[in-house]
Amino acid sequence: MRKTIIVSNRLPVKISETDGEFILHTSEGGLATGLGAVYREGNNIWVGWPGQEIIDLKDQEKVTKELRKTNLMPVFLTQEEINNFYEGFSNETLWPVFHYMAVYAHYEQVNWDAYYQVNQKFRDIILKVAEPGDIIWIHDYQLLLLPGMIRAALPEISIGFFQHIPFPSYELFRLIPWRAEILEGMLGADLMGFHTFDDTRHFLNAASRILPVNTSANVVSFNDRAIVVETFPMGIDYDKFVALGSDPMVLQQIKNLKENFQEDRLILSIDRLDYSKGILQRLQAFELLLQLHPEYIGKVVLYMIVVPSRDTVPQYKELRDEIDKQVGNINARFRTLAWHPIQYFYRSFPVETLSALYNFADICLVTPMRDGMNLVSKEYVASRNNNDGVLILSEMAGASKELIDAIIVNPNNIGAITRAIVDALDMPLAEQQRRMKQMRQLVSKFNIHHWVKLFMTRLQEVNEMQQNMLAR
Ligand code: GDG
Repeated sequence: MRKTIIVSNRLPVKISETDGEFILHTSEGGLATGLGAVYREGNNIWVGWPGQEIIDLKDQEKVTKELRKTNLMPVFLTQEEINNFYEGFSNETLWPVFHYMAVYAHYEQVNWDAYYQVNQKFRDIILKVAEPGDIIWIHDYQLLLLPGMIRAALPEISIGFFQHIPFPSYELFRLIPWRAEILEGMLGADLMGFHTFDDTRHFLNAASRILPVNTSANVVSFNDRAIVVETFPMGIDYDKFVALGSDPMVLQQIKNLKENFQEDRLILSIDRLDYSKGILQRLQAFELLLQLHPEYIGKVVLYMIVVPSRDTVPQYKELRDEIDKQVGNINARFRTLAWHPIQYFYRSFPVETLSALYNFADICLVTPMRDGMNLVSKEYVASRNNNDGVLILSEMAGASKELIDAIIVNPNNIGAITRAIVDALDMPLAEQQRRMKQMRQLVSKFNIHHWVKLFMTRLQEVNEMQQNMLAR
């Protein structure tokens, strides 16, 4: 029977070990939810790294057996591979360049070699299970070479590729020494998807300038194949966030927040620790707000969650130290005996706590320097069951192309973010509701299930088109 193979760097699970036994905890991330209906069905499979180094072969067997019960298939990585492929090439070369922060990028041959080898490792595992007629859907920047590697082994197989982070303009992309190899790898797919039209356009432009290919509209002709490149803005599990709003645990947490903050207005900020998220600039804008508008002292709180991420990479550690310093300075400068301007948490929370905060916060402040999409902004909108609240959103987030009723800001313009906060605090309820209703309609309709269906249907259409071309 024809099956679908999902591939991503990480499997949608966390593994914990007690007394030599491995326990799996399935992840509730947006992608896992959206693809859950796909990979759990029939003999479909999700292939990826289980998230920690497991050296012992017997342990690997045990973990594989557990994972296979839920249609998951592991690719085991050594610590060296994690260092060079994941932290090295993926996060210290591709991530900064693709987020327009090329000054942070390192171009190390050893990391590229590891990236190539780990993509091959994924290929080898996939080739053990893939059969002609199967559909393979590969996700994200850690696996850019994989479509080409699979194509070389299985020329007829159907391959979709989706990139969750931005694709930069040609001028940035060309900096990467292995730019041609990367594009050739990506072009092994039949259908390639990006979050925004700009990412799609940048990819087409880079391909036509770097490789000897023909591009016409959104189709690239390469090695006698036609590859379709299109825009698929990813959605969230809208119903889940609506329903969480009436979960007893969430209601209790909202009550606690009301008791704690009383008349205070709350500005919410949630990100993974990442220099692309604009956390320092956001802090500067909040400081400027308190400086220019002392009337808000004692009345407005910035509730800031930063989720630990990649903190072994030097720039991330520096960023963390700088956030600690700025939060400390602002709190020391403006606090009163009864009030702290910033409530800062460097940790993650259960989704019920996020939901309570999304429900309670008057404003959600999302100001990345670059972001493929940004799901936090959509989750805030989905959670506003009363249709009130204001979203301030960076024009550099993919989500800003859809959520046009947010207050859209340039995240480099600190003064503009401060003004946006003032406008949000002053916004009449009727206007909040008018904007929020529009955004909720959009987030509800173009949800994660719609996104998965759209991509898979389009992949099938592209394959039919290719077969018709061959038949002619
Ligand atoms: C990449 C791209 C693109 C956050 N804190 C907690 C928590 N979260 C969840 C949020 C949200 C997710 O993490 C973050 O998603 P984002 O989209 O904001 O950002 P990235 O992680 O950078 O994701 C991005 C995305 O891929 C999808 O294509 O939008 O542009 O960079 O869902 O809710 N979840 C829990 N506790 C937390 O403390 N449970």
